[in-house]
Amino acid sequence: MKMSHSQCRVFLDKARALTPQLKQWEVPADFEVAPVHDPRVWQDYRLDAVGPASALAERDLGTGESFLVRLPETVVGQLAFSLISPGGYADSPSRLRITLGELPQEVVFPDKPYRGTLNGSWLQTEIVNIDDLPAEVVLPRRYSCRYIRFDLLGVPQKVRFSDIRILARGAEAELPPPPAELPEELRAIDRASVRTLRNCMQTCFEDGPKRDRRLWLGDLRLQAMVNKVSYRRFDLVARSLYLLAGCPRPDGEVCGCVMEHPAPRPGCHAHDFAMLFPVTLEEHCRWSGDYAIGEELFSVAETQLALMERFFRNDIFVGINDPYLNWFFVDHDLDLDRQVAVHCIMVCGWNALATLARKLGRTAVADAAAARSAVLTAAARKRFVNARTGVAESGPDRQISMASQIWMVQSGAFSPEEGRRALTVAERTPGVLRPSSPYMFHYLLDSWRKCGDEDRMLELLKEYYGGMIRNGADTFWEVYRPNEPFFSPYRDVRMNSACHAWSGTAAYFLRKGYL
Ligand code: RAM
Repeated sequence: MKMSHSQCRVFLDKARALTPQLKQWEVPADFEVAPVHDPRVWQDYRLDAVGPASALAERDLGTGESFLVRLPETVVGQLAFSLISPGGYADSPSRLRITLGELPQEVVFPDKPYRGTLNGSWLQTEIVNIDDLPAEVVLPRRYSCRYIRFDLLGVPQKVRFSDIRILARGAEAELPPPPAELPEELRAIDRASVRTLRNCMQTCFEDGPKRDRRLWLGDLRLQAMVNKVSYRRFDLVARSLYLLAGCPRPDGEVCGCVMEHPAPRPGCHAHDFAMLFPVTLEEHCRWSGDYAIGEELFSVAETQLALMERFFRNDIFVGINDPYLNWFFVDHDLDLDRQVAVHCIMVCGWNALATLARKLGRTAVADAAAARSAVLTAAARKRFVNARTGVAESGPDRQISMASQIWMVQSGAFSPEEGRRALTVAERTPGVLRPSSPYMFHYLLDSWRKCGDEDRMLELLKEYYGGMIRNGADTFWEVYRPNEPFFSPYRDVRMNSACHAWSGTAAYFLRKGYL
């Protein structure tokens, strides 16, 4: 069903009415730091504290000099500082290059040529000219950072810096305290998880405050899960759903992502995310208790599945993944055969639509959705599952991946017992494709949980998220392959986002009371 222009306007008006007032607070730099090459640490560089940041106020600096400071935590906001000329005589402007980074590589190598795939303008670098000293400087843009590097390209005689700080902002400021019974190792994971979400909670749920700074539907579903057990800002989830509903593609498909500024507008598509729209909506209604939005957006949810049916023949998903024409994201892994995963994501969509329809008293729709889910589920079991091993195999080459087992579990096509077996057998299969991104890793953990093996879930959670913490994270990273520190889907690690929505779900597991 195409949506009328006026219908979109209604949704966008609702989104606008829910725009949150952002909280603001200041985070001063605490230490001056210096890079140390150390092949034993993540991405080969440490930034060691060399003195309190406040000592800079006493130090004369001149053209050609550089220094770096650190913040006590990763935050999002504008950079502010004071600059004076100690002699009181500044006869030229001051030209500074300022580089802000979430991880050391971004600030240690500001001059390394960038040859990645996404536009290098995402890297947080500014050339700033300050005409008159003394000056209170506030840069106009928003950054996400833990480290700040200053290169003095040209300054009058000597200058001194002080009060380097971030004017932080977000829909929430305080991190909600972890459950009292959590041991310290898990508290650190929980803290980084809710900090990740906090930093992504701006005027909507952003995927990453450094990059892409936009609302991605797949990320939103995971953020809503953590939000439910932490900040409980259901208003922001509702706003995000209205933004997605209000910016459809011409055929009525919700976009994979939406850009907020200067006015809400459609981003690219991601068909598997569209299939998750009913799931995200149903969960939001259930968790917030607000079924009015479920009623309002019901036809949007229904439309997604109706549109996605074109990728099915004889009740089997036959879509071909083409990032330009028909993109089924599923995971950051081009080698992954997506047939089983996408087929089962569609089943999740139908299941959620059936649940929501039933709750709203739309019995006929609920019955039809449940029936469609049953047909697709039966087809999946018959076509994909290897009767000998119990493992789901995908595509013409019958590829074995964790993604296939994970989505069979998520959709209910595998019972908990079958799922446990399939996950275990697949995990031990040589050459099996494992989760490539924290997005898929979330679903792996959730699948072990759904299959009733919380020990395995916790073991993996500690290994993976604990691994990032041991590697210096205080927010969780968009990209994390424990044995490939320099892996980047964008071919340059500086482009990776180190505070990323889809990586922040550990708190969901830790706060659900499973432990
Ligand atoms: C990347 C981002 C984003 C994600 C998309 C599919 O651009 O990491 O969060 O949802 O991929």
